Amino acid sequence: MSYPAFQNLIGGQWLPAVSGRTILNLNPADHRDVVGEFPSSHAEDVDLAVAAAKKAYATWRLVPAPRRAEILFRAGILLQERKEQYARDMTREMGKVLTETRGDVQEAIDEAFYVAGEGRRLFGVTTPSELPNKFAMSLRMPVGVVGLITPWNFPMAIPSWKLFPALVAGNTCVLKPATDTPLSTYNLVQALMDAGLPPGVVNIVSGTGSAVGTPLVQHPDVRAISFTGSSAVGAQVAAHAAAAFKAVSLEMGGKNAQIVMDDANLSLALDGALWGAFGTTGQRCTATSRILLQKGIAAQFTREFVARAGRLRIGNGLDASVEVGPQVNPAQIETSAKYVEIALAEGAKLLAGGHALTEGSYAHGTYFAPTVFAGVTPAMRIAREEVFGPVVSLIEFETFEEAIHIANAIDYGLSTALYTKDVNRAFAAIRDLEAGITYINAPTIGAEVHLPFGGVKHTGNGHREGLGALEFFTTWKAVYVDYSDKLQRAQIDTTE
Ligand code: UN1
Repeated sequence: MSYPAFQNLIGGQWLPAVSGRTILNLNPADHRDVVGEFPSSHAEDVDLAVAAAKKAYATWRLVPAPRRAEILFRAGILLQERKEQYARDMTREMGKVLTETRGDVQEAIDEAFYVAGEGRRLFGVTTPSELPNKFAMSLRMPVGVVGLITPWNFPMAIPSWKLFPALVAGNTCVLKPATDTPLSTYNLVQALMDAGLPPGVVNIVSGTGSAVGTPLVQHPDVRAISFTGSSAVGAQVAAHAAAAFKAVSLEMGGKNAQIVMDDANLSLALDGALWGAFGTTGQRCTATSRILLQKGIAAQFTREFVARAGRLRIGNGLDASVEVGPQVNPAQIETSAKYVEIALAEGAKLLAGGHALTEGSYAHGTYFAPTVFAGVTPAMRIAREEVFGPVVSLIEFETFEEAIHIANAIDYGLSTALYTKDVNRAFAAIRDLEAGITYINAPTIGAEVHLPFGGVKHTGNGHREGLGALEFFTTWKAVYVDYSDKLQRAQIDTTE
């Protein structure tokens, strides 16, 4: 069997891991299909990459921001031209269906054009000085070398959310792609290189979280870390970074609720719930994993939802008729199966799925049947813990206030959705739902790149991607220019 061998990107050179070891990237739809071989790197590879990024920073930070932005703009055009190929590569390594991987590439294209515009903004603030003949302003400065650690579920979009703002601001980057889906991240960086990105400005070190992520977070020359992944790993990243007072942006789990009121357009709410729960095989931080149903519509909604979940076509995402692809790897299947056990033990009622699919065309992949639990109460673990798979819980409620309470009664706070025709309730929900994102009459998934993306509570640590990313990837410099030609003392030389 032949497959391509990829290497680390360090200072513009493709280099194998110092250890010489590699990791195979397998197609989750059929593990006999090897997408490629990628380096299994360690701290010594991280050291080389950080040194290259540090060297490149000396010149990249001085490139005018509009020029840096032009490279992003050209990369966006190249991604448009390569969209179909990159989408196919992504389905092969990640599993989600082609319509969705096209969306993932599109999200990177959107991000490129959005952030390219920032090259001619990067606004600071000018403000009057309290002293005469003195000028005051503030500038956005790059942070330096930044470390980016990205997940497998959006293997091009999420790296683009981090790379593009970091680059336009003048930082240089060391990127650790997800172990399961490095190819899409390589494709993204290839587009940047073909667009004219100088060597060393972006470096890729492939490998596992413990072997590459940890030394990257701990490296003294890395000034900031942007991480997307689980809350458990995020806590470790934050702890490691705290010791060196590094800035850390953490984007982590969700347990997102869609609330359906009795007055909702029921077929719209059903469409949204199916897409939110089973799109990307439930493997989005924004996935709908709780559906809160008001008593009046609960029985009908449940019946129709279960019927439609059972009819979803599951299979290889490269097949245009397939609606739900495999889960990314066997460990994710185990997690889904584990939560089915937990839910059953807690007394939830299994209405659909609940098992891996292993027969016939599913035999060589990691497939899990779309799974629906009813009779779930807010206290159950299945109602509170993230599964990150095609497993959804139906929870019934009586009043709007109760729905808001249940929606908020979790440790996470990423995305929420309310289906209603009552504008007063819609605005009350916008105010009261504890989440970084609230949709009205739309599913919990589908954020656009130019709005703030992120969550509250255990979902994040206060930073935002999209609108807000520049806050993380720049540092403020306050500048005072005194043109009075004499010593003026702030706070002391007052006029009184
Ligand atoms: C994620 O699940 O980690 O809002 C990102 C969405 C996508 C991004 C999801 N645009 O669902």
